[in-house]
Amino acid sequence: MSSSLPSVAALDSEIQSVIRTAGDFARQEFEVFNFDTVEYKAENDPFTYVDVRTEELLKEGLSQLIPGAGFTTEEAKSQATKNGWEWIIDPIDGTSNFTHGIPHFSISVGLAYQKKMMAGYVFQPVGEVMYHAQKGQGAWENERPLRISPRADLPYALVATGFPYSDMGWRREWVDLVVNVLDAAHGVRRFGSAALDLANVAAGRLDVFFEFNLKSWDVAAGSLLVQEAGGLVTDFQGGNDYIYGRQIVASNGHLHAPMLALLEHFTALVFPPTGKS
Ligand code: 2AM
Ligand code: CA
Repeated sequence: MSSSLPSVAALDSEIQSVIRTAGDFARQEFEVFNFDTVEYKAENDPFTYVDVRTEELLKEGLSQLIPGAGFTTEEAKSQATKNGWEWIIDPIDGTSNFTHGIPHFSISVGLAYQKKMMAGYVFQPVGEVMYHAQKGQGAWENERPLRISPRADLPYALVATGFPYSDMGWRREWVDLVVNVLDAAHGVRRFGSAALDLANVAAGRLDVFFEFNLKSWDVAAGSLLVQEAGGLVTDFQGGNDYIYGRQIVASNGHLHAPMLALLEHFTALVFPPTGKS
């Protein structure tokens, strides 16, 4: 395939089929998983043979579909793109859940062309739920079109986030921020898979998701799901640096401004005085 735009729509069913095959492997291993096999890249940073093999299965399958496309993945070294196309992959998002026998984990596959997201897939192997979106074509949960929630008042909003697990320097400030969100919103959830949190914002179940220090592979696919379902995704200052900038706020749009206002104090602490690094 040349660097001209391949039709992502034409590749959609083949992409989904590669992801489902990798997901079948992950689900089968989940059912028999032994915690003693967990390894650590660093403190608090677990990985398993399932993360590694699932990623290999995805790369083997997806590299056939757009030859020359690059790969940014969690478990292996990145491969540069030769034609502007790039896969951004987390083979298991929610590894801590996976290793503890909690079925809330997902495969996250984003497809970008010249750094713009063109397609996003978040697949939950347990239950076989495929969230998918293509730029300009809407977002879907299996066959059902997705739409963000209509809730416009923070006191009724269900907000998801994560806690710091590395670079712990800001954890107390983060907890203060979460307390402020608890005061302002209906409730706060911490599910452990950012990709599924974003899918749930797209589906209108959650109203807001925000997190600090995530990687591109955690959020690339899910961000497009939210946008294609009618929502808004920004960094903590309302800008566009949410895939590589380690700050993400995704909402139904109505609640974006009040959420950014709640984040203002934390942002000023972490990125003084000229804004983000
Ligand atoms: P991961 O499972 O792919 O690592 C949860 O808030 C998000 O943080 C998930 O997307 C999760 O992705 C990421 N994360 C990375 N390391 C983590 C850890 N040690 N504990 C919890 N979440 C972690
Ligand atoms: Ca992962």
